[in-house]
Amino acid sequence: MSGKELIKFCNVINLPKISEPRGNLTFIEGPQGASHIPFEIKRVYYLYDVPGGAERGGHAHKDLHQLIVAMSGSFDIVLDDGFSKKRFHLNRSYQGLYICPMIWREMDNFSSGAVCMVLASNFYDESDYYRDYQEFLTAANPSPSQQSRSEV
Ligand code: T46
Repeated sequence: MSGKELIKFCNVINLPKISEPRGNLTFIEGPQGASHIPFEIKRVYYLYDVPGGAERGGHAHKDLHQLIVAMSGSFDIVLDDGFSKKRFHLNRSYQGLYICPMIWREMDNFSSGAVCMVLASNFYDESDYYRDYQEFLTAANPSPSQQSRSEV
């Protein structure tokens, strides 16, 4: 599959929400369970205490699948498959943005107190990263003449 088709697999997933007067409860299960997300979770990490104006991301993963949830506050994520870009605003803890492999991402517009939780399909491995955008573009699109660099 080429990079051009990949961004359409990246979508906001509405997670189950059990609402009670005592508050809400959301849960997430992988393919062995209720299959809310298309991968088994091997790692969970979170970003917090992000200073105002800071940017995170600036890389792509070669094989990693992720679900990103704004557990508190809000932030933006721009996804880029090497052909087109799409901006998402996350601000609900019952929604997660699924990101498939080979997607460049930039994160900004963090609100005060934002907590970004990431569920990941594998353990941390620096060799899974593209941290150079040109290197990512070359891998995502071996025929650069076909690129359109628009944000949708
Ligand atoms: C992503 C966005 C949403 C580790 O040692 N172990 C880990 O599990 C992780 C995730 C990172 N690190 C180290 C590697 C770097 O030295 O922590 C430092 C910052 O990691 P990274 O550059 O990946 O941080 P972000 O905030 O730019 O990106 C993170 C995720 O890593 C990334 O997968 O998609 O959040």
